[in-house]
Amino acid sequence: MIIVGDDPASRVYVNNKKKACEECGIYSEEYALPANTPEKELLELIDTLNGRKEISGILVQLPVPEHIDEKKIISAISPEKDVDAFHPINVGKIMVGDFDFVPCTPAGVMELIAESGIDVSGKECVVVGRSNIVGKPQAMLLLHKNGTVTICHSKTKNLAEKTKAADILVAAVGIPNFIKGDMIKPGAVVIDVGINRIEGKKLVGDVEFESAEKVAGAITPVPGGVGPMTIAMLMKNTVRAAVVQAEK
Ligand code: L34
Repeated sequence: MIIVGDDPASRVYVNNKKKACEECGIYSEEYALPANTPEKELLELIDTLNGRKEISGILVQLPVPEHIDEKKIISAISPEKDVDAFHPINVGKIMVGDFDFVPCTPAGVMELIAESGIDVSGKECVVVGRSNIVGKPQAMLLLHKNGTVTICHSKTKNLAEKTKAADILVAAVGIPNFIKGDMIKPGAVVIDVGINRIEGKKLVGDVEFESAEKVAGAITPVPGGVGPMTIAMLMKNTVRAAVVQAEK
């Protein structure tokens, strides 16, 4: 795990990942680099880790500071050690449906759906948000499960009309309490990917839980919903990466 700078949220997430590794018996190293670390230095570290046989997975916690080119960093990670599945090779593999790992957050969402006994096939799935980390891969995974998928974003017209048609609604916009109860179809499955810090402390999702839980058939909380699933999927991807590399 590499963390650049001292973003407090990133610090919490990386600590949670480190703890999960300990619980699972996965050996881990943390590289906490100062915010002003030159891009070249980060690339050199990735290169060293790429070359170390005993390291199965490499993760650079995002976001990275402004002066560092995120795309360049992601592309520098060896695709078979890319346990985030952010590398263009892995993104492409997900697109064609032939992949070893899936980005942790959308994978966690799919796991929540499956473990709750919800069949995606033929369902109206609406993903609000189109990031490379969540929205886009999420849509693809729902499509692989034969959902009818709509991706909504900041330019979408009549958003509430779209969200109200969803049997499965995934909110990944990064705006606190953005999805209200009156934007949800009665009985719908509502999955809240948002983690927003209000007044520096309290965590709220992208869904207004109080109004949404009255309408939804099933709903995830924040905290204690998608966040811990993201970490669980990282553990799964790391084990998978080790197996794939061992089988080579
Ligand atoms: N490279 N960058 C990379 N990979 C990732 O998969 C992530 N992500 C997102 C941010 N940047 C990344 C995460 O790890 C979001 N994310 C993440 C991980 C863990 C938690 C939330 C987001 C988490 O543990 N959430 C807890 C609350 C933690 C708190 O108190 O802040 C929860 O219960 O939701």
